[in-house]
Formats: sequence, C-alpha cells, structure tokens
Amino acid sequence: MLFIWFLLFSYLITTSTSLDSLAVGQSIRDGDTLVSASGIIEVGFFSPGNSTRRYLGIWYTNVSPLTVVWVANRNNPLDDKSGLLKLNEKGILVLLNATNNTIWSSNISSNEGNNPTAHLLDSGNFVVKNGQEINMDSVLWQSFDYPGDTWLSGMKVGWNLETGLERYVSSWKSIEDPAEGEYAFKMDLRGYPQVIKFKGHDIIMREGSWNGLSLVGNPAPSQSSLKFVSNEKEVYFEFELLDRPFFEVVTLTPSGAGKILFWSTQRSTRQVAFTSEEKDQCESYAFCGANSICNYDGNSPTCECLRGYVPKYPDQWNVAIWSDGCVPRNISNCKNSYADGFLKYTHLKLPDTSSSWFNRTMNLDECRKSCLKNCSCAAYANLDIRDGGSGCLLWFNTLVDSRKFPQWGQDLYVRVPASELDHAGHGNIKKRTIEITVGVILFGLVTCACIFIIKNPGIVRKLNSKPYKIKHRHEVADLPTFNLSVLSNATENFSTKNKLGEGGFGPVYKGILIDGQELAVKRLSKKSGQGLEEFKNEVALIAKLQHRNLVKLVGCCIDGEEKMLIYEYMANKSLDNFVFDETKKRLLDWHKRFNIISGIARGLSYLHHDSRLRVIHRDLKTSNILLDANLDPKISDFGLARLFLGDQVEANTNKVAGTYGYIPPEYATRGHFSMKSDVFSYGVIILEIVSGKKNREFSDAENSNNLLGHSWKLWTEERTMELLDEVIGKQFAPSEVMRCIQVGLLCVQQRPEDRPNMSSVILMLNGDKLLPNPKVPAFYIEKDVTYEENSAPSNHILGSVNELSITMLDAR
Ligand SMILES: *[C@@H]1O[C@H](CO)[C@@H](O)[C@H](O)[C@H]1NC(C)=O
Ligand SMILES: *[C@@H]1O[C@H](CO)[C@@H](O)[C@H](O)[C@H]1NC(C)=O
Ligand SMILES: *[C@@H]1O[C@H](CO)[C@@H](O)[C@H](O)[C@H]1NC(C)=O
Ligand SMILES: *[C@@H]1O[C@H](CO)[C@@H](O)[C@H](O)[C@H]1NC(C)=O
Ligand SMILES: *[C@@H]1O[C@H](CO)[C@@H](O)[C@H](O)[C@H]1NC(C)=O
Ligand SMILES: *[C@@H]1O[C@H](CO)[C@@H](O)[C@H](O)[C@H]1NC(C)=O
Ligand SMILES: *[C@@H]1O[C@H](CO)[C@@H](O)[C@H](O)[C@H]1NC(C)=O
Ligand SMILES: *[C@@H]1O[C@H](CO)[C@@H](O)[C@H](O)[C@H]1NC(C)=O
Ligand SMILES: *[C@@H]1O[C@H](CO)[C@@H](O)[C@H](O)[C@H]1NC(C)=O
Ligand SMILES: *[C@@H]1O[C@H](CO)[C@@H](O)[C@H](O)[C@H]1NC(C)=O
Ligand SMILES: *[C@@H]1O[C@H](CO)[C@@H](O)[C@H](O)[C@H]1NC(C)=O
Ligand SMILES: CC(=O)N[C@H]1CO[C@H](CO)[C@@H](O)[C@@H]1O
Repeated sequence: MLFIWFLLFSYLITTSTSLDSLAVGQSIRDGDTLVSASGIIEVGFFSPGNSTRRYLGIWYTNVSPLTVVWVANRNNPLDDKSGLLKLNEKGILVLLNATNNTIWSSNISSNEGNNPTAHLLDSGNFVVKNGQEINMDSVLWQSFDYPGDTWLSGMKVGWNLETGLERYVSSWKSIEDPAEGEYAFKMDLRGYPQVIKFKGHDIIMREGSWNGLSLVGNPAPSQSSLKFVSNEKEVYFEFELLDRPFFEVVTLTPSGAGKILFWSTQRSTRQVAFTSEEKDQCESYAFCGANSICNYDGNSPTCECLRGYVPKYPDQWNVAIWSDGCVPRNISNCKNSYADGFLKYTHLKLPDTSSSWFNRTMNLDECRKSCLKNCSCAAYANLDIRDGGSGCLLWFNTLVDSRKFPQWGQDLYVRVPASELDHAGHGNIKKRTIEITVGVILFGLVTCACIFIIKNPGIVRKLNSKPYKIKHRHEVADLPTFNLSVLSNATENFSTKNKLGEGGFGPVYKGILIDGQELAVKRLSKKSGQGLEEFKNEVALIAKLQHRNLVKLVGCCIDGEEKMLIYEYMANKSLDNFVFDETKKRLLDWHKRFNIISGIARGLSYLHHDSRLRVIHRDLKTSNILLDANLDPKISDFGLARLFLGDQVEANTNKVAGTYGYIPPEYATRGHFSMKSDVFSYGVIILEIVSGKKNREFSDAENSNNLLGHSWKLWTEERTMELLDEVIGKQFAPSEVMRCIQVGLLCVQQRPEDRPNMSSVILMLNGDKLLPNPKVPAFYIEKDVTYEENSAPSNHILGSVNELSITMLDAR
C-alpha cells in the first residue's frame, strides 16, 4: 500500500514539474530534462565517468548508478555546458553549441513536418511525429532506429528491408567516451538470418538464428519474450518486458562483453544480472575450423571432425591446433550422390547459416531430398523445432562453428558419402583430448538469455508413474500392507548397502521386489505411542494425501514392534545430492531450480492448505526433497510428525523434531511450531537452492554469518544477484532470481507472523503478487541455543553433526 502511494506520489511530482514533449521552437538547455509521462525515463545532458564533455542522452530516472541507454551526439561531444536542444519547424531535432553550430541533428529524409512535436516515451524511445497524439504511424524520426550500446525492450535489432535501415547495437569506445567502439551486435542477412557479434569486421561470436523457441546459440527451453520477425518488409529481433515492475536492458560494454542490467521500480539500484565473459572457447567463432564439432567438457574444449571428414593438417590437429578444421576424406564426385546418406548429430548448435537456404513449409523428408539434389549441400535440419519440427534449412559447402551442448541443442543431418557409411568404426579419426589451460576470456554478447522469462513454471509434465502392482499384501484400512519377510528379502535383510538415508524417524532402505519393482522402505525407529489400529488409520489417512509434489506412500508393514512405511522409489535421490555437489549441481540450471522451488511450494501449500489433514511437515530440508526422473521435486517424510505427535495445528511441544539449520528460532528455543515454521524451513531451502550452499555449513570469512545473514547482507547492499550459484551461467531471468531470493528472505523472517503463508508464496513466485520488503531474518546462530537433556551437544552443532534430524521425542 505504501509503495502504491509512493508511486502515485512520485507520479504527481514528476508530471507536475516536467515536460514530456517539445513543440516547435521549444528547447531544453544543459541542466533541463524532458521526462516521460510516468516519470521513469528522461532525456538531458550528462558527462560519462570523469569526463567533462557533455552529451545529450537518455537515462532512467533515479536509477543508480546513472544508466544511460542512448546518446545523441556520441561521436561529437560538446566541450561545455552551453548545449541547447531544439525542435525546428521541419521536425528536426538540432543540438547547438554556444556559437550556434549544429553538433548533432536528427535525420529526416522528407520535409513532411506538419506541426511536429518531440516526445520521450516511457519505453525510452524519443520520437518526433506530426501532431500531438501519440500515433506511431506519424513518426518522422525515433531514437529506437539508431540504437547505441543498449538494447531496450521494444527496440528492433535487424533490418528494414524497404528503406535499407540497419539497426544494430554498438559498444562505446570506453566508459568515458560514448563514440562508436569496436564491438557490435548485428543481424547478418546472408542465408537464414542470424545474430552475430563483431569486433570491427571480424565475427567473434554467433548467437545464431531463430529456431522458433530461442537462438541456436542459446538453447535453453523456456518461454521467451524474445521475438523474431521476418517478412518482406523487415527482419528483426526484439524483446518484451513481461515482468514488470522489473526493468531489464542488454548492453554491450567497451570490452565487448554483453551485460544484462536490471532493477525494480521498488528498489532503483541497478544490478548486473550477468556478464557474458565466463563463456567457454567453443563459443568463439569457428574455434574448430570447418566441418568439425566443438565440445566443451567443463574444463577444456575438444574438436572433432564430422564423420566423413579428416583434419586438414593432421600434425597440427594432433597438437590441438584446430583452427584449420577438417576436409572431406573422399571428394565425392557427386555422380552417384543419391547413394549418399546422412548421419544424425544431436544436441548441436547448428552451423553458421551464412551459406544456407531455407523453406518454412517443407518437412524433414522433403528437406533431405532437396539436399541430395544439390552436390554442394552438406547438411540439413529443421528450421523450427516447435511441435516436433518443421521447415527446412540446408547448408552448402562447409559447416562452420558447430558445437555440442550437454543438453538441448538441435539435430543436424550431415551428408556422408556412401563409401563412408560403410566404415562403421571410422577408426582412423582419432578423437584427441588435449588439456588446454583455460585462460582465454571470451566475450559473447548474451543478448536474449536474459529474457527467457519462464512465465509459467508449472508446465504439466507427464510423470512416468506406472500404476503400482502390489503383490504379497493384505488390505488394511484401504492401504496395502506388506509382508515383513518380503520386505526383508527385498532389502537384503535391511543391509547397510541398501540404505538410502536416515530421516528423523528412522532409516530408509532401497528394496527390489521379486518382480523388479523398486521401493523405498522406511523403518520407523520409535514407538508412536498410538494403538495399532489408530496407527494404521493414521497411515491410511496420510496415504490419501496425493499431490504430484509429494512422494507417494504405497503401503505399510506392521509386524510386532516393526513398523515400516513403503514409498515409491525416486531414482534421482534427494535434492541435497544435487545442489551441494560440485559436479552434479551443474545439472540444475536455473529453469530446473526454479521448477524445484515452485514444486516444493505447491506440495507444501497442499499439505498446509489444500489437503483435508492440514499437515505440518516439521522436518523440511533438502535431503527430504526427492527428485523424480524429470528432476521434479517431491516432498518426502510428510505426515510423520503427525503420525508421532498428533494433529495439532499450532502448539507448544517439548518434542522437537527437526533439523538444525532449518528450524526457526521459536521452534528451536520454545518448541513452538506452526505452519510458519515450515515456511521458515522452506525459505532456507530456497536460499540454498539459489546459492548452492548449505545454510549449516556456510560462513563468510568477514562476518561469520550463516547463509541467511549473508543473503540479507547482499540484499541490503543491493548485491543480491551475487548470491546466485556461479555455476548457473547465463540462462536465467534475473527478475525470477530476485523474486526467489526475496521470497526466501520473507520466509526466514524472525517473527512467524511476518512470514507469508504458502498460498501467498505461490502467488509471489509466479509474479502475481507484489512482494513486500523483507525484515531482518532470524539470525539464528545455532551455537547460542542451549538444549536440555540428551540432545546434541551445542558446540557440535555448527558443522560437525551430519544431516541427521534431531528427534527429541522422549525429552522430558
Ligand atoms: C575518476 O576519478 C576518480 C578519482 O580521481 C578515480 O578513482 C576513478 O578511477 C576515475 N574513473 C575513471 C573511469 O577514470
Ligand atoms: C561549436 O562547434 C563548432 C563546430 O564544431 C566549433 O568550431 C566551435 O568552436 C564550437 N563552439 C564552441 C563554443 O564550442
Ligand atoms: C544563437 O542563436 C540565438 C537565437 O537564435 C541568438 O539569440 C544568439 O545570439 C546566437 N548566438 C550566436 C553566438 O550567434
Ligand atoms: C542522414 O540520412 C542520409 C540518407 O538518408 C544518410 O546518407 C546520412 O548519413 C544520414 N546522416 C546521419 C547523421 O545519420
Ligand atoms: C573414395 O570413394 C571411392 C568411390 O566413391 C571408393 O572406391 C574409395 O574406397 C573411397 N576412398 C576412401 C578412402 O574411402
Ligand atoms: C517451399 O516448399 C514448398 C513445398 O515443397 C513449396 O511449395 C514452396 O514453393 C517452397 N517455397 C520456396 C520459397 O521455395
Ligand atoms: C546448389 O546450391 C547452390 C547454392 O544455393 C547453388 O548456387 C547451385 O546452383 C545449386 N546447384 C544445383 C545443381 O542446384
Ligand atoms: C509372509 O510370507 C511368507 C513367505 O511367503 C509366509 O510364510 C508368511 O506366512 C507371510 N506372513 C504373513 C504375515 O502373511
Ligand atoms: C527372496 O529373494 C530371492 C531372490 O532374491 C527369491 O528367490 C526368494 O523367493 C525371495 N523370498 C521371498 C520370501 O520373497
Ligand atoms: C537374511 O537373513 C536370513 C537369516 O538371518 C538368511 O537366511 C538370509 O539368507 C538373509 N538373506 C539375505 C538376502 O541376505
Ligand atoms: C495467506 O495470506 C494471505 C495474505 O496474508 C491471506 O489473504 C490468505 O487468506 C492466506 N491464505 C490462507 C489459506 O491462509
Ligand atoms: C540428472 C540425473 O541423474 N538424472 C537421472 C534421473 O533419473 C533418471 C531415471 O533413472 C535418469 O535417466 C536420469 O539420468
């Protein structure tokens, strides 16, 4: 509410004191600015860095540091503050210096000015048009036609084929000199259009062409706000800001790195979402020369000739000088080309399309045939990969700048002469891996990675949930009951080698039934204190909790003192195995992590609000989040606290069940629990997933903060983005990361009543609800908490105790 009031207030302030348009004869001097209608952007004079020279530029109001997105007189600075911008009667904007010389002017070919006005639009576009009303048809000139180093939402990068106008992004010479620098980001119209980064006239990096979902060099599958338009009149890319109140711009730095800058209207400090400098050598244009594939394993690149090709200079190739690439082993005379075959390569960045041909309607088979018809056709692929693929793209002569991606990427069908197809082994093409010190810093313009805003993470996935065929069981209270000897046999007498983990209420074993069905068997360690029937009924109730983000309870076993719960088996084990493991965490890109964060929220919201039982988990932690084959999250061990402690919704208990690092202060110190204590644990999990670090083990050298304290510190210092796990690279939506961190911080606030409920969390994560500013998190420093009785000794808690849950059922 306060925020809305503030917006309204600032709106009134800005509109009441500033102009957003210039009429003929009006002018602005150095010191004055023209502000857009809602006050978010302004045009005026500025000096970059320590320079004293003056430039006319456009920047975002109140965003610090100063974020200039466009410069008029970039190649021709003013030496002093005498600059004057005015609109003449022809509709031309002119920038004059003290002696009335024109320093810069907008360029209009026709003299159609008819009562022209100049407007600064909220989009950052400075337009001159006829008449007063904002109608883009009457535009005489617009700054969006002449991009500088910054790509804004709604700005086209590409070509107007009718007028021949090329719009491209070009770097500044230095941070103090906005003149056109060496680097540029352009669209190449040869063959199938593609986006390329140039240094001078050299291609440095290819973002590539559009495949219907993304650019081939940036293949993360996600709903993207990037748009590619190609028709007789225009060919261009643009991006849309889906995610207000966030702003994002892409800028090309003087050193050629792409940077995504973003900020929210709430907190107007600009942050860098990422720079593109951490890329690998395979990004570098034609690193492997022609007819080869670059493969980067995380440390070093390797080049491999395509099938049917051999290194041009084998001696050099063998010592990892790959730039000369590969040549056909056997020049096809093409007489018998119809006998040629094609070899399918998967997960590729498709080669340079500058020598290619395309057709949007052909299918893959027609594509193949038309490739066979032309002797110089070297490969084909689908043009558009949506809906199983459509369209045809053919490459002629050489195949340059192709690389392998670990996942995603596209299929490429490479032409291979019949004689080569017989060589099944192609044994003499030795793949050599040579370690190269990774020292080269590559610059790649990130362009659109930023804008993969995954609007709808909850894509319904088909879970491969085969119906359980349960044998050897009796039905008790609707729940399958397993025979102890069967389970014992299935788990090899509960041998330690089958042990999957240790939860708060006992160990879990992997079991394989005689028919091959895999199960997870939880052997409950303590008596529940309940009668047998009561226990069975309770288990049956819990078994009815079904949600795709909960692990399915498929049965139980009660035999004398033994009580066991049988769950579906999760092949990919628990989240902690991924997110804290230096190699496996790489498998969790941002899209997956966000999916996991949202999935847990949905599962927990179901437990708290939507199920009949109102279940509080009480031991939520990363090792209790299991991942199925699609890496979708499933909460496990839910309902156990209920099984053991009864169904209070909020209570004080002297029976603390939980895990250090995940339990909130009110629970740890006073035994007070509620749904908000689960919310706290969930907040810790979010921050752990985002950062890839354990709350329990985290400490930053200077402040001996835990992860919560560290996150809070970064948040208050407006360095929030630094929390993001560095292995994530560049494929993420900054606003989504910010949202997750903010939600995480909201969940770990000191006072339970300040924490949001899980229904609100879901809305916030989806961007459907404004996020309040978090207060200081519970600086729960574990060593300060004293536990009575036989609980873990306090000084061991930080760090040394394993991921064991503490169960203090018998305390007092
Ligand atoms: C600007 O001047 C300050 C102080 O002299 C200096 O520390 C800073 O590095 C300069 N910035 C640039 C971009 O040259
Ligand atoms: C104005 O610009 C002209 C042409 O660039 C230049 O010759 C002149 O010295 C400038 N005047 C001032 C006061 O800078
Ligand atoms: C520049 O133009 C303004 C108005 O057109 C005029 O008042 C002023 O004297 C001129 N200055 C010079 C140095 O010519
Ligand atoms: C103005 O446009 C003409 C052709 O339309 C072009 O040759 C000239 O370079 C342009 N000038 C500027 C400053 O953009
Ligand atoms: C080259 O092609 C010819 C005929 O197409 C074939 O006889 C010969 O074996 C091939 N050579 C190699 C090295 O594959
Ligand atoms: C594309 O292929 C379709 C089907 O083969 C054909 O009808 C159409 O004329 C082709 N278009 C172009 C531009 O070649
Ligand atoms: C094969 O394709 C190339 C490139 O489009 C073209 O120049 C050549 O004429 C074609 N050859 C045949 C036989 O169609
Ligand atoms: C469990 O299975 C074994 C062997 O199949 C059988 O002898 C035993 O009676 C079963 N126990 C129960 C409780 O059904
Ligand atoms: C135990 O497992 C073995 C094979 O692992 C199987 O032959 C045997 O029938 C099983 N016994 C029971 C009681 O399931
Ligand atoms: C389990 O233990 C029983 C008796 O202790 C033994 O006979 C049986 O072979 C064991 N089974 C396995 C799979 O180890
Ligand atoms: C969650 O919190 C919001 C805002 O405080 C409230 O409007 C909503 O009713 C709560 N939902 C549930 C299910 O408690
Ligand atoms: C990343 C990972 O380990 N994924 C595995 C999850 O489980 C499925 C099914 O076992 C495997 O196929 C995946 O490789």
